[in-house]
Amino acid sequence: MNIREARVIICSPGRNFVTLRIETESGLHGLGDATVNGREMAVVAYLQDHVIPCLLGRDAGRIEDTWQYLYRGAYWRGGPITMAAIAAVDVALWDIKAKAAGMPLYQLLGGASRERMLCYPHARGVDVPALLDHVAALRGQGYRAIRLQCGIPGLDRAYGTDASQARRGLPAEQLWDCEAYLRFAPRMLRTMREHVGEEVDLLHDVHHRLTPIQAARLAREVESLHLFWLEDPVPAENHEVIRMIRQHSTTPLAIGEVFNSIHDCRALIQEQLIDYIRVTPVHAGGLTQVRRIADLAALWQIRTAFHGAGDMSPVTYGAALHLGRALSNFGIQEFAGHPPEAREVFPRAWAYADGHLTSGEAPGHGVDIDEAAAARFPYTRSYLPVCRLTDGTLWNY
Ligand code: GCO
Ligand code: MG
Repeated sequence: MNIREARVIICSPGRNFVTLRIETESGLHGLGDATVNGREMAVVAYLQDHVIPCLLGRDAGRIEDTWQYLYRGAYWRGGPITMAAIAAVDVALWDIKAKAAGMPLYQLLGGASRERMLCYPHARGVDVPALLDHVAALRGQGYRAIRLQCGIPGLDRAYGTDASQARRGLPAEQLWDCEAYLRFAPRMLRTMREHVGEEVDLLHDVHHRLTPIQAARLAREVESLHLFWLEDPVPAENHEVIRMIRQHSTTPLAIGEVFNSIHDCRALIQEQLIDYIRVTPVHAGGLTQVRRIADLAALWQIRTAFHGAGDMSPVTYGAALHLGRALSNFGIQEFAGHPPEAREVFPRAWAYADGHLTSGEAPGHGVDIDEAAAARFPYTRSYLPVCRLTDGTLWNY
């Protein structure tokens, strides 16, 4: 089952996606997602110039060996671009292996631990009444876990209140004020809890915006609201910081969407500093590494919460849902959804129903690409916004 062809397909059905398509001599093909939002073409070049020449003629069945070959063989290990490129190869090879076996991928990953995966969408509002309306609409669609992001009085366009963060042209600039946020967020979350009651799981993403002591204060102030989690309260490169937040609060913490290595996760898991690990197959080196991270996390009863913002392509959702179906410590799957054009470009077996996602039973991960449709949506350079404090200091987006 040698690899005959590998090519990168770049398209923008509503937003940019980079997809690797690998085909074997026997005519089977598999897909992997390589999208790094705002830096897409760096992964394209990495794949086309450096990875694809090494893939041609290789045995598509040797997934572990290929992973090690690309990881160790590069010498310069890790980082989001390298790991997204490795992820695309890895997920495409798992797709091919499962198709060759005639099985849905979750069967190869150990078989089903559950039939459907709890998921959460994003509720957004420019203010509390608008957010309440959105929450009511999402509850009407059956969701039982909901992420809440709300406009902050005095600040224009807070994180999470726009459906699409990416912008054509140069990066947009957003203002941020930690104190304004800290005055508002606990009140906003309390209002939402009072409206929805205790049965709905409520999540909130701080998006790396606070200092450690501010994060500890917020986590403590919202403790009695029993959030499902507080996400990324601070940038998590420095694990000491999370230790400090943890000492002050029992509010569950979810961290890891920007991590790309098991070593980024290790101390947070082994010291029980988090409750949910947010790595995804696309940004953390594919199923081969994310499965290892999830298995490590299981030893500390930490559960998975694979990143599922709109910039994770339907291919990554396919991979994540098959893995989530098999893992004993699956926790929840983020489900931001995709624009209709993306659904046209990526036919998929996975589906939403009643607050949950299902993987489908198609062989492989169940997501394909319609290349004719993809060609109608050409890549356009776009960026995530950057964030500045009110005095102009550049902050964490
Ligand atoms: C989330 C994330 C996203 C990221 C985005 C960056 O929790 O869904 O924080 O909204 O900002 O994926 O590309
Ligand atoms: Mg997040």
